Amino acid sequence: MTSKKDTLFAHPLEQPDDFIFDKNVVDVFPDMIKRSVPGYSTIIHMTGQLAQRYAQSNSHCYDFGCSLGASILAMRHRINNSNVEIIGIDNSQAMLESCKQVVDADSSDIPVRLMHIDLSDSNLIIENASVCVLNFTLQFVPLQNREALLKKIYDGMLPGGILIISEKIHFNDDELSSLMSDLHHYFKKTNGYSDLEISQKRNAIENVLLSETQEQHRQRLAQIGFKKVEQWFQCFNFCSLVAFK
Ligand code: GEK
Repeated sequence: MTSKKDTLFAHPLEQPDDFIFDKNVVDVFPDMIKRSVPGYSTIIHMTGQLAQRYAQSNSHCYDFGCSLGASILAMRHRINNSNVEIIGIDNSQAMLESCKQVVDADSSDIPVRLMHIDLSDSNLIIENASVCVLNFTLQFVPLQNREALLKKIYDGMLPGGILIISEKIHFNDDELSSLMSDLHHYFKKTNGYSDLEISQKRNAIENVLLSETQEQHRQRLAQIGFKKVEQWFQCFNFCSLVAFK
């Protein structure tokens, strides 16, 4: 999907508000995520590949925090099984409205259902899932709700199913932590963001995107019952894990 160039933080803001996924963000989202997340395109592409391998006939494939449907389409174009339904979930109405346009314009015939619900909502039902995707979304769920959400996902998964979790991570080692943060900022600079944009975005997102270490992710997934967790991708402070039920 093409999008407008992200200039949301290009001019000095007197009082930067906390980052929210509103219409302004939706309009620049594909450009923003590609220029901000190293490895984003690879992760989306490989999400399709993993879905092709692990989707089961007569099951659901979930994309939690689906935004504009990048992972939905990646899965939709690769899955060959019969009677699969892809379910995209997001709590931003603005995202879902644009996501619906993206999905409607796509010609693949695997059915897609979009749901407007918060991942922390007790009414969220997850069932009959062979592939679950949390690409850069768990990091926005309040810390205290993450374990319950992952447990609900685990309980809704079929044996042999997978959960893909891609996240920004932090490091307990101070030297490594500042190296990875520097490398990420350099990545953004080389993608055309100014120092002002980088620092204003960081201020806007620091109370909203709460990263954890890879070890914290792994321990929680193991404790919930996933039989194996493998890191299949990492670039600087961004990684993707696949957890097997
Ligand atoms: C992609 N996966 O293109 N409940 C539901 N949705 C939420 C919640 C929540 N509690 N919190 C945040 N979101 C996508 C990218 S973006 C990542 C995911 C980023 C939604 C939010 O509205 C947004 O659409 C998405 O999660 C995070 O692969 O912008 O860095």
